[in-house]
Amino acid sequence: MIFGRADLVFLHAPSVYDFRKHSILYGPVSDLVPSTPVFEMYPIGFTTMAEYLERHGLRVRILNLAVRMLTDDEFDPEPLIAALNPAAFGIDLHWLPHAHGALAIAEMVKRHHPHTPVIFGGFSSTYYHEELIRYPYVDYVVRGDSAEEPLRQLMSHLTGMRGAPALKDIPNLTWRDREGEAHTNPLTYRPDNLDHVMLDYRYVVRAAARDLDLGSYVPFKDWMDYPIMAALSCRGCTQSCVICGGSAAAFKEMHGRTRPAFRRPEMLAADVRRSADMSRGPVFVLGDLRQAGPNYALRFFNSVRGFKGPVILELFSPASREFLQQAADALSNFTLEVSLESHDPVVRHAFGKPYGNEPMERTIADALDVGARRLDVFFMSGLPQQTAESVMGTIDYCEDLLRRFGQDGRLAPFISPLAPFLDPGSRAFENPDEHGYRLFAHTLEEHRRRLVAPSWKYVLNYETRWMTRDQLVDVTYAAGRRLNQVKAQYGLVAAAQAQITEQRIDRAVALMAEIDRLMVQTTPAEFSLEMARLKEEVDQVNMSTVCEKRELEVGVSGPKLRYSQVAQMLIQDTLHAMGRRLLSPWRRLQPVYVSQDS
Ligand code: B12
Ligand code: SF4
Repeated sequence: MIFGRADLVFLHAPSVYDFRKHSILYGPVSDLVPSTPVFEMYPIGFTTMAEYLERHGLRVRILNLAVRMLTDDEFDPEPLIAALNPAAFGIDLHWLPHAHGALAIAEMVKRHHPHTPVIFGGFSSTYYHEELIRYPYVDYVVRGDSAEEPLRQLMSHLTGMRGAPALKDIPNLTWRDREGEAHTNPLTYRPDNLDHVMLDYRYVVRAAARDLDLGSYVPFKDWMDYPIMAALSCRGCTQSCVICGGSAAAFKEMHGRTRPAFRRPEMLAADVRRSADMSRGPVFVLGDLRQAGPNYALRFFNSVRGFKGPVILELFSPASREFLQQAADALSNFTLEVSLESHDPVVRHAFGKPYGNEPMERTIADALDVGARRLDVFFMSGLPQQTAESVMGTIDYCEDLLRRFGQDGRLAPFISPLAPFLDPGSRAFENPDEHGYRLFAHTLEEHRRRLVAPSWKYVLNYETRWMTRDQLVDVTYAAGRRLNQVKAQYGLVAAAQAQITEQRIDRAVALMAEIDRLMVQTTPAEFSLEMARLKEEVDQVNMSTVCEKRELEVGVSGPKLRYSQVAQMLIQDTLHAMGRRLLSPWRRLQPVYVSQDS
């Protein structure tokens, strides 16, 4: 139900539309993020753009179609889309794994609303803007990592606001004119800091209450159970990991950015504190705080000092004891996330992280010593210079780390494959030979088609000089199985849970083999029938594969959402709005009195 017409409706599509009908073994592609393989999480930017546009007098609604489809088998997006009547629709194609779903939703929107503009945005839209604008159901692409202001200008144009710019004058815009000719405006809007946006979850709750539609605003399926919030320290990155489409090199090429845009540390601290008004869940501070120099982290810690809730910080490289002590002094409940990628410094070097094991081991020891509540260490398969043997060597190293630092259960290692795609815009995607990658897909359309392949082996857009995709798939499951056993041994996973995970891995491996067999031994018609028969089983192994998603959760005690504070905020809003309405006749007179007095 929607009260009042929205000027802009943001739609977040599932990775594949309609995943409920397709039988696809997605594999462990999303084990280490809060989302399921449907990638139901919408970009943080939906919130910042919506808040920014509303601040400028436009009405915005967010519809997370992916979550609605995941949580309700009966939910059909089509009648809902048909019933909407905004001035424009905005669809994110931020993550490339949404290529199928985002385009399918755009096509559906255009079918029902042929005259309503469809706007795309996000990293993948930026990368593929020229290809995207050729789809008949895409009218505009807002490029870049900071779309708030260009989108405001576009919406003011589309809603006929006074003083709105002409299309050709809107920065970062790719558009088609009436004759169908595509235009690419220069990418000139690139704010050098992040202080103009508000990442405020209270906005989401208020908007959900206003539209009486909490289900459409929920960021990911299990968010109500685990209301993790994000605080964004920057847009961009100082590192240049070769497989990353958000690296310094990728930002330079795609967004013309030579340094990240940082949020003022005091504002970041306020963002963290504000999150606690709503939830007891952890606040994940995105981006290594040391990127903007030591003074930045110190200012943040000084501002946030005394905050009692769980906070997750990330480290891109080894940290000094002094930094870790500052974190511990300011935050009584902090978790650290570090990505070592591999136990082998040669692989890590080829990945773009030129440090050895010793400095990171020292960091781990120091972090635990100063009182980190927990320390998650991430590794990956599918990297340059990495063989299958090397991946298994990484698991030996995990065991070694646990033996040395993991006796009290605070250290938790994880491994996942680089999947489903090597990021477009990353150094490895742009120069595959140089980094030892062989690409199976280049264009947006090629990626869109791969997403409906029957298993993640065929969705993968790459293999490496050191591992074919068969080897990559096999070793990912083997490593997952071994790490699961090691974790059970160290008490990180309960024995019963470890057994369930092991059985799920075994089932996934057997299903992968079965799908491979069907692909060579059946006709296309038989294949479809067989895959339909396997669907239920495939769906069961799709939800967490090589580890249980819950292993990533930091402990939260008591009710996770602060319902009384949320209710209080909403009551205050309502009283405020009523007061405004009651006062409005007086307000209209007020300027007269003011001018007479002065
Ligand atoms: C934080 C982060 C996450 C968070 C997501 C938080 C969130 N909800 O946005 C978590 C950890 C959950 C995550 C998960 C994933 N991530 Co991630 N993530 C990042 C990271 C580190 C920072 C992103 C960031 O700064 N965002 C802030 C800004 C830039 O984006 P934004 O505010 O959301 O959106 C702005 C613009 O992009 C644009 N925009 C976005 N959508 C739209 C839509 C419209 C209509 C318009 C007009 C504009 C627009 O306007 C916004 C406002 O200015 C980047 C790496 C990097 N350094 O950038 C990777 C990155 C974006 N992630 C990436 C990937 C691949 C993933 C996963 C698919 C990984 C996986 N296999 O599990 C999942 C997808 C999860 C899902 N959707 O369910 C790739 C994307 C490459 C690509 N082109 O596909 C990146 C570049 C690098 C990487 N490999 O990690 N990620
Ligand atoms: S993977 Fe590397 S380049 Fe990408 S966001 Fe993380 S630290 Fe930055």
